[in-house]
Amino acid sequence: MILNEKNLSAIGASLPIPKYKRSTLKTGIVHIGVGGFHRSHQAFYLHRLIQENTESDWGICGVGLREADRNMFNVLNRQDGLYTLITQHPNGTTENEIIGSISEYLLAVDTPQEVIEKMAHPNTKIVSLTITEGGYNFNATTGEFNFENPDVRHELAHPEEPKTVYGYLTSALRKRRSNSLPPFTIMSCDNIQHNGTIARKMLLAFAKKQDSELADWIEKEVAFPNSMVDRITPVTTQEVISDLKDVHNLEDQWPVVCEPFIQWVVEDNFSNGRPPLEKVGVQFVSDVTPYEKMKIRLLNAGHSVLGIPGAIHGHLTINDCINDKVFAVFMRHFMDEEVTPILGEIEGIDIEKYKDTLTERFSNPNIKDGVSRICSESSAKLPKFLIPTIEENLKTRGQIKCATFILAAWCYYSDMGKNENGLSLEIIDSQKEQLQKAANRTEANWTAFLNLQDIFGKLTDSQRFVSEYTTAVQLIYKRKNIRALMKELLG
Ligand code: CS2
Repeated sequence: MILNEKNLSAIGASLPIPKYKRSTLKTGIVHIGVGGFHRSHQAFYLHRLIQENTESDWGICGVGLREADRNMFNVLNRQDGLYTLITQHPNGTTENEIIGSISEYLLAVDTPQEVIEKMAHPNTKIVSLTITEGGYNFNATTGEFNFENPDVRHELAHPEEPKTVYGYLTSALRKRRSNSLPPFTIMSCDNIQHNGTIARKMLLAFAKKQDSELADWIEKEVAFPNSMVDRITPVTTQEVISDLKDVHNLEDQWPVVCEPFIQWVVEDNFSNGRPPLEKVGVQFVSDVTPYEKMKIRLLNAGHSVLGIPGAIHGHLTINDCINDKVFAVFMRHFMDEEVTPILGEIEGIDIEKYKDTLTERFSNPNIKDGVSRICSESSAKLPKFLIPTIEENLKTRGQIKCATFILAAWCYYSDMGKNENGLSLEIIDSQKEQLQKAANRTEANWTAFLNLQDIFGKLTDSQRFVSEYTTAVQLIYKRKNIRALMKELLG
């Protein structure tokens, strides 16, 4: 049976479905970047809220900005925005639930004006974003907005033809202002420290170039809460789709798999109201800094610390990596010696326990989170997850050996095109060519990879870093046994 509104009550005979009337939802949130994560996290929280509180009618309009979002557009349109969320517990128990909070979906490349109208609609109170770490368009070295981006150039010259998130946000905010409507809140949900502050800085830089009066209004009126979001959500496999069909006779073309753990900490700073998400466990705080730093520097970095050498060694998933003692000890050493000292005390949080739960979460055998997902877009991830930890440790003379080793391993990974078992490794990265080109020069010049200034920023000014990196990269290339080196590194 095809998953759609018409079949919903029949599907309800075997699976939990939305109890609310989806047709009465009002689009209060426009969300840009609907992928697995948005659907396992924010859309799930909203679904819970509406499910448990009959007076809540906050619906989500999903938006895809790029041609690459067409698949999601087709699937969600076919399924009336409905999808199955499959929660995989470590003991093998599975919970399936049909989520109904996405009530509309628009593809901006087809209907740009409709997207702007939707954002500018009086019912829209929040525009939220999961546009990935690379989507914010800032230079890693300077931290400033990148005006060289051809799409940005185009929309600055033709404000009526937006292309990036910044073009859409300014067009919609301009419309709201001229219609004397209050602005929406811009709520970033990406894994970037100070994600709201960064979204604000970038949008203001862009808007100033386009319309300085509008920029002043945005500066005064728009709230950009910072937030920390968390739920491990692997890529959906064909096997999961087939299982739903075989076991539940349900045709869902794009279900979402996730772990049971979920967390969302948000600064309570909204320009135009918000859903009462505290009713379903969202934590509203005045300052999210300690939470986001802890999560990004431990969980996200921990993933890369396992995933990059894991891919080289031939491990396929994060649970394969953490079940390998050498990898588990290496990750914990990195967390204990390189990250914990710079995190300091976090009120109300037991960091040792937090690290233990990460090991448990990474070990969930039913999540099967592919190392390829973790390694994808490392050029955008590592400057946010790992490199700041090295920078801080350089200042305090803290340890940098594990993190530096991972950067050297990443060079090798970018260069070799295959793992140590001879199987090919596909590099999924918007900077793939630059990475490969720089990495290919390594054996002629051991520090060639570090010339990627956009990624490494000022790290190369440190003699200590460059020398530790050089030692690591030479060993990795010469020994061709990443696992043995990880073991030796910790002595
Ligand atoms: C992962 C994250 O993409 C990555 O490298 O670390 O997607 C991670 O699974 C989520 O942030 C968990 O909340």
